Amino acid sequence: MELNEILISQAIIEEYSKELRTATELDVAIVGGGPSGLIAAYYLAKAGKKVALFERKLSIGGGMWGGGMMFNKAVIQEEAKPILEEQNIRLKKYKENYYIVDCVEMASGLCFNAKKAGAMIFNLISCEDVMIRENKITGIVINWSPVEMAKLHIDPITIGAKIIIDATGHPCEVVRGMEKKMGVKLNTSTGGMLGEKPMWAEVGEKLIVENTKEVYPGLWVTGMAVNAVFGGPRMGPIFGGMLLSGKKVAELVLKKL
Ligand code: 48H
Repeated sequence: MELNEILISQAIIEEYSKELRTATELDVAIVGGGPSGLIAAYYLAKAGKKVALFERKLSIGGGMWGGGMMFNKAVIQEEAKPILEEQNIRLKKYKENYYIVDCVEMASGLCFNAKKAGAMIFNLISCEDVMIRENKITGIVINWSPVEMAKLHIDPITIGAKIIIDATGHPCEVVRGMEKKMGVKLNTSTGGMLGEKPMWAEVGEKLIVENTKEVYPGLWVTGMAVNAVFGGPRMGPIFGGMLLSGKKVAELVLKKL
């Protein structure tokens, strides 16, 4: 059968452009494709919401691929087990309350399931700013990651969304950028960003779920970004808190929409 290179190019350009055009007006824009962002995308898409996730890197999955110090296995606690079971990702019992998950299976599985549930997923796109109206965040400002990396002077484009979720992990880039630019009062005990604290897995895992919430009108936070905003400790290569936080943010956002 004949294969035409021009048709191959046209198919890609048309399909991608159509999807990006669809994503310019969203129910929910998620920034960051780690475990928390992917789980949030899965539940929101499953509930029929128009959701897109934007990831800076080529690969989706954030900190999942490398496990603990490049040993690509991670630990999940009992509480989060049903989430991975729903994703059809296998868990192996290590000891009471400690389950082992293969990082490659988890990263690829969460990505596959979010996509299959109907989330749009864009890799190689960075969120560099937010859009505001009075005292509410109403969208994100995006650009190609290679533009950002090469520091090219090229203006971004804007994605409108009813709700934005910062799932950018340790740097919590969306909240941090907004706070820096606007000097606004966040929904924290001091009104500012409290910063991530040193390792304490049990407390870190508890606080990450507890503090998953709206930090500023229109802007929600999930995953490691939660502890960076609310001053919780880090927890190392245990991922249950990320999954529970992603599920919680989706549930809260669904109530709000
Ligand atoms: C687009 C961006 C931008 C941007 C960042 O780090 P992640 O895996 O995030 P979480 O919170 O889902 O999971 C955290 C976990 O991986 C982890 O780091 C743990 C458990 N640490 C414990 C410890 O003690 O260290 O994923 C965030 C993703 C990454 O893929 C980034 O590339 C992406 O967000 N990202 N994407 N625009 N501005 N900033």
